[in-house]
Amino acid sequence: MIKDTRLILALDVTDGQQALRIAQNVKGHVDAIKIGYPLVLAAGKGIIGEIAEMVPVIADFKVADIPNTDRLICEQAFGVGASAVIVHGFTGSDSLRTCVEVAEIYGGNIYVVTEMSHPGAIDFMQRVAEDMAQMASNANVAGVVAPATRPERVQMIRSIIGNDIAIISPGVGAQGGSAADAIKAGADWVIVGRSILLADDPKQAAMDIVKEIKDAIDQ
Ligand code: 3DU
Repeated sequence: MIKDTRLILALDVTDGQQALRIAQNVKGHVDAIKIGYPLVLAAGKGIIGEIAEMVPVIADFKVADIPNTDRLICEQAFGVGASAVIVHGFTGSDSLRTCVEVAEIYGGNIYVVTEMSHPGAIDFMQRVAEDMAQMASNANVAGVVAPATRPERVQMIRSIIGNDIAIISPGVGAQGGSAADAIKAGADWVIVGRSILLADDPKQAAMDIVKEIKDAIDQ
């Protein structure tokens, strides 16, 4: 993923035509579009390839199974044109290794979830987030997913993984996090869905976030 705007759009809509319109509208203002189950279940996996013709696609399938099933899922995502797949870390190193192997075959990337951004992540995930970050940094992954809602945790995860792999950070806007704070805490990209999708002018909303990020970097 080319680091330019440092913004990833989470395209959480369930209408394929609407998804294509939004992608067309915001392309040039986002470095990637993240597509998850809502859109793929509604429109079919081919939507990944259609969007990927405009903007690189990260398939957010939060892959979390035994290695063989993980392999089958990752093959489906990369096979239709995803540049990267998001996988969970809690399934362990063999599952992660399998996902990385598939990514390498397709020339794609893997991002590993460490601690999620919602409050419930504190119940279980937070306790093992640092171990998962360490495991991710030992594997050949492009990066990890860490919560913009808790910038201090982004900072902690950055201190574990070093500077060689990226942090992509959801939780900005609708979940209460700030793009500027996440970037200042060490995130490379922020992931934003509803603050852009539900705006009267999604392109302008994306441009405003990009400006916020640039101002935070220039400070
Ligand atoms: O809250 P938003 O509408 O900006 O969307 C955030 C997106 O990021 C959404 O697709 C969600 O599934 C994803 N995500 C998180 O919000 C938190 C995580 O820890 C991982 C992914």
